[in-house]
Amino acid sequence: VSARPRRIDLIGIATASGASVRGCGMGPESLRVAGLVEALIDLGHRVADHGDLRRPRPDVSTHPSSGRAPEQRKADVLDLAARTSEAGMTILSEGCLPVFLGGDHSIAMGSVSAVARHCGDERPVHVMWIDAHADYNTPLTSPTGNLHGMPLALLCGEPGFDDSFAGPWLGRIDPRNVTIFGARSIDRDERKLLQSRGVDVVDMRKIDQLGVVALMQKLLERVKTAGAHMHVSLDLDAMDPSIAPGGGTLVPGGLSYREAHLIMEMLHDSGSVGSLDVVELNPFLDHGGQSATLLVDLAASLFGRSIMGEEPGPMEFTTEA
Ligand code: HAR
Ligand code: MN
Ligand code: MN
Ligand code: MN
Repeated sequence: VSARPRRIDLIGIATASGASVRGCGMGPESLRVAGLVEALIDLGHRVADHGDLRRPRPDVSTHPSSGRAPEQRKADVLDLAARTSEAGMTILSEGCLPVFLGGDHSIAMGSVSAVARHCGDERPVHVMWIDAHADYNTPLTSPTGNLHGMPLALLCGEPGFDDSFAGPWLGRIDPRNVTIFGARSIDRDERKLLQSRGVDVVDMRKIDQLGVVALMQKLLERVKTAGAHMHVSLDLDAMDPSIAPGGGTLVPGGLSYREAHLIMEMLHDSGSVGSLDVVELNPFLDHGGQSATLLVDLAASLFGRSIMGEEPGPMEFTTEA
């Protein structure tokens, strides 16, 4: 559970190979510069930073803003996903809570598969995908071919991914154990897939109408009843562009500052969160660190920062090896 001080392991995946816009490969370092480690230590957690996984070769463009070879990008995505999955498994097997710093959202192929492999048949996994997008396209439905728009579909075993996509991520997650939260940009065929698989899509209209509290209570109750490990995958573009400008695929009408924090605060209090992705931060497009700072503050809320800042009780301090 995340409700008490614990050991948190950071691992960066410095890549934009799944995205059309370059720059989010610099995300992990920007989160560190914004004070992520210090914020977690300040909350009483022990933190280990494993540094960054990197692409084996430079992400070159034959033309200033385009022309990155799709096959090379795909090879890079799959290579990093495999290494992310192994690194995540190691962290989880040591009883630590992994935080995966993207990088574009394709890194979740690695992070979520690590969690699913770790939990095996012992414990169900619930994925909370906080995002403006559903990232549930397949090569057959994607309007862009960008792999950061596909990780959930791959993890849920959708048809349309050929053998070249083989790996420990394929079909690891039951689509009925996925909640997409904050969506407002879903492609036509992607929407059909989501509906036919019974994915829980909490879109912005639902959030407007019912509010964060009721929707989160329902989700957290369900996860608690199932005894599931909750993996939270936080895409910067879930938040409204006015507070989170540093992303390559911004969509208006996103989560407000307090809505986003309230989600994190409720996740913390649930004690169900066992792993986290922080993805799609593009420091090249950010405004003076505003988006990086927001993500650090949201992570702090998820790991126990609260406005009145009550101290954890003495029973809750443990030292972990
Ligand atoms: N749905 C669009 C596509 O598949 C846009 C996906 C953009 N993805 C992200 N991740 N930024 O959420 O290309
Ligand atoms: Mn470790
Ligand atoms: Mn995403
Ligand atoms: Mn997104």
